[in-house]
Amino acid sequence: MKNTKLFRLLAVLFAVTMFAAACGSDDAADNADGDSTSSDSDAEGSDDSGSDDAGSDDAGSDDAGSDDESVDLTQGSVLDEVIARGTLNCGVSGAGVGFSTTNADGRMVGFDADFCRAVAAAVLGDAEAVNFVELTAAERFTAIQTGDADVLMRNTTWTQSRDTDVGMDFGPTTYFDGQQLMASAASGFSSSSTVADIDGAVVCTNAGTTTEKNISDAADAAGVSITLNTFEDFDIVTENFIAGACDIITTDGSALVGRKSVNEPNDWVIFPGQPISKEPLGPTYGQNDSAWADAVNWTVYATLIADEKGVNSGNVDDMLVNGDAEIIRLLGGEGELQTVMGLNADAFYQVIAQVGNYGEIFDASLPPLGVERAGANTQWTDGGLLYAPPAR
Ligand SMILES: N[C@@H](CCC(=O)N[C@@H](CS)C(=O)NCC(=O)O)C(=O)O
Repeated sequence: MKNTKLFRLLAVLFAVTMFAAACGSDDAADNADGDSTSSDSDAEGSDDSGSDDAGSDDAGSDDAGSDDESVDLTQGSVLDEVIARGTLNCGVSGAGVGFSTTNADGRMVGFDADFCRAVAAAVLGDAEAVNFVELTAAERFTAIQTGDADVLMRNTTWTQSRDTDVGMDFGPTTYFDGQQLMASAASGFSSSSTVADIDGAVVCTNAGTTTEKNISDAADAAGVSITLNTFEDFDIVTENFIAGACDIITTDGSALVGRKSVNEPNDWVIFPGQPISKEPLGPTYGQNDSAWADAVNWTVYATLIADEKGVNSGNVDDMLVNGDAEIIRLLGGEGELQTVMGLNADAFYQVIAQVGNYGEIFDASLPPLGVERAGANTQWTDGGLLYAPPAR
């Protein structure tokens, strides 16, 4: 009998050891399990002290386990690389008026440039720890694949083929755009022109974009024939338009408004009405890197939640203490949400303090060029499409 009991005990011990070994070595799958377990227990148990009992305290070993798991979670991730390097390599256009251009002081400015700074503030605690990598549209995805850029903030439209075949993943849309057309009034176009009026026109855009494909589809659908000329970047497109080599230029509507405003005086007209496409623009990074995706995505969400709740760079210190429970969690008053992601507890406090909330980022760059915050780019509470998941 004794021997049988001993044998059973050994068998159970052996099984437990094997299970533990398997858990330890199986990183990705186990991290997912481990994380959801630990956040479940936080969510349910944190205030229900019934569950804050000996059983969950016993999990001194659980705590150790979850520390290990959070190390595994970021291992091999771009998140680890960026932290080790101490600088974010952020892919931008550099020629996207209002989104990323170099100002007279040599500083990269614009809506996209500020989202690069927001990620650097979250991941490195320093909004200025950004190396801006200027990329043409055609170069951008290769730069992610080769590791020359960690993330793109480059007027990049989320499409099915980029998300799958090209090997990218996409973060939350930061700007809901749509493709439009612009022409000179002197060539007979007016603010009531449509695609049906462009038969025989030379239409120009930059290469490697959704816009070159959309305009061909739109011309076909309208039954008109066009000559489509593509150039390396939108500065060259605009120069050709000014020189009269293009009757029409076409790209994301926000870019046309920006170009028109920095080239005043002009008689340029943007065709009104519904844009010819949907262009959801946002952060883009290499696929299958969850830890990095989470860091980038929650940086954007932090700017959105702060915008929704009126937390900005001016009141963030006060909100860290006097904000509602979600804001205190988001800003690091209870740092666990951020630390399990491999970030500092105050990661999103740094984003709002150093860069600002979504509205501050938008207002700093776009309304001065005539791009107003309206429609889809307003909060869901105002009828828009900006809707961040809860920080919980
Ligand atoms: N959103 C489109 C177009 C992106 C694009 O290249 N837009 C122009 C207008 S904002 C641009 O960035 N121009 C600057 C450049 O080409 O360097 C895409 O993802 O393909």
